[in-house]
Amino acid sequence: MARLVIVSNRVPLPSERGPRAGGLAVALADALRPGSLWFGWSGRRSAANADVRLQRSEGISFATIDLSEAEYRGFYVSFANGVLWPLLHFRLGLVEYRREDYEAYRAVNRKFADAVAGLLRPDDLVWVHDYHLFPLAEELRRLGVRNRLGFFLHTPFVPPALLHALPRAAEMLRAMCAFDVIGFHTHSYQRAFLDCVREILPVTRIHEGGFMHDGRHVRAIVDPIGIDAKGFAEAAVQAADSPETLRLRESLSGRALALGVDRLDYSKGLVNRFEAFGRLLAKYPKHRRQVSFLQIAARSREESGSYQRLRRELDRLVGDTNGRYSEFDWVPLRYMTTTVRRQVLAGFFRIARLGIVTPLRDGMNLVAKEYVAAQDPTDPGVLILSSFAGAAEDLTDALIVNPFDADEIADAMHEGLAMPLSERLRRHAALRERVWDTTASKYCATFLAHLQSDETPVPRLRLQVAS
Ligand code: ADQ
Repeated sequence: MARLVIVSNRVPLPSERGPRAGGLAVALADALRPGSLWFGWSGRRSAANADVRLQRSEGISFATIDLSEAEYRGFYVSFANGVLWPLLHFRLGLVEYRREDYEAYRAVNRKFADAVAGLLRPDDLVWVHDYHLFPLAEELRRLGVRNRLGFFLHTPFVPPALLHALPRAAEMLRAMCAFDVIGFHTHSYQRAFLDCVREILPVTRIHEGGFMHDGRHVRAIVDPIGIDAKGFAEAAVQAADSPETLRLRESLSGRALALGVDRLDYSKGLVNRFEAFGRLLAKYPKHRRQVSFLQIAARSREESGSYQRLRRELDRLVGDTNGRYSEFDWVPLRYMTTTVRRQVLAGFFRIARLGIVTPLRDGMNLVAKEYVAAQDPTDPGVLILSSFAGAAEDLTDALIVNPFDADEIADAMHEGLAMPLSERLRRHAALRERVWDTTASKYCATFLAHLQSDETPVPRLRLQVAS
């Protein structure tokens, strides 16, 4: 069997597993067999050399390189997170493009390629993750690598009108075409990508699942990421009696819990969510003293100005809401910016009457799936879900809201708090089926099946002539 090589910006080193140990490592657990290799940045900044360091754990090898301070700033902070992240989340106003950052991004991709090429065996399958590494396949091909190369994008993809705003968009898109398989969470991202290819690149033949570019077939697939639903549900049952969950339950004094769990990121819609909670208390005074909202928002990307501004705005809103509605024995909005361990989170999800997931844009959003998996199936809570999260393509039995409309979110909170058990049961049963059907292991199996099969599908052709 071919060896699997994963490449991502950061590697979850076994020596560094912290409270958020999870993320990609959990999602890929099924694909990572003994013998696999995971390559990426060590997380360290050093006076750059390109030495590859190796660690082994449970039969899996972890290979890392350091970045210099300048590479970290140009590639990671400025271009990946200051240009691509806002662009891919439809936030053109936050894009801060500088040509030298793009050059740094390309240079770090070349550096990754040099290191990866030195580790590859001829029949390795290579699976690259996320927007930090769009041009990696092109760099690998340039070095003569002929392996099957796959890419999965964890964010949304934007339609042509937005991609055009990216200087040298055609160059970037062309570089992506050096992959054999490109995966997206949803049909709408896949469609947007194919629309960009059609409009921006001289592609001659394009069909539903891919296209021919430069004499090669590139497959664009839809492969929604999921969670280990059974494992998370079991963790939630266990965590329901953990000391942390008991403390939380006690602090509620019988009130309903509304819960939000996110990285502290402008794409997650936290400002509108806090605004909505204030509106709930204003419009429906009967909920005052009856519900407490806990927002856990783990700090991230703190070196960036947009994230610092967001934090200040949230601090202000929390103070405003609590100042207005608190009573001497009830604080409506609890807000913490630290990380919480997965096992503890699972218990919090289980006792939350409302799970509030209202990003302005989100590739998928795994919190929505974790919330569903954690519920007690005999007395489930209600998921409020943004129509702009990838998860909404599938979880249609949630209360779907437009996250830009704070009143709509407030009304959904009200509806969720008032929802009779029979409706909660019906909605939860449908959601549960979807979450159990699109698991992390299915995600891995689907992607690897596409990556392994090199047959060119017979295109049901709509002929496009190059312009
Ligand atoms: P993220 O933007 O990080 O991921 P998300 O999918 O919601 O978003 O979360 C990933 C994991 O982090 C979840 O397991 C969640 O429980 C955990 N997490 C989030 N906030 C936390 C907190 N405050 N404390 C502890 N744990 C926390 C990106 C994309 C998403 C996509 C994923 C996977 O932006 O759209 O779903 O990748 O593809």
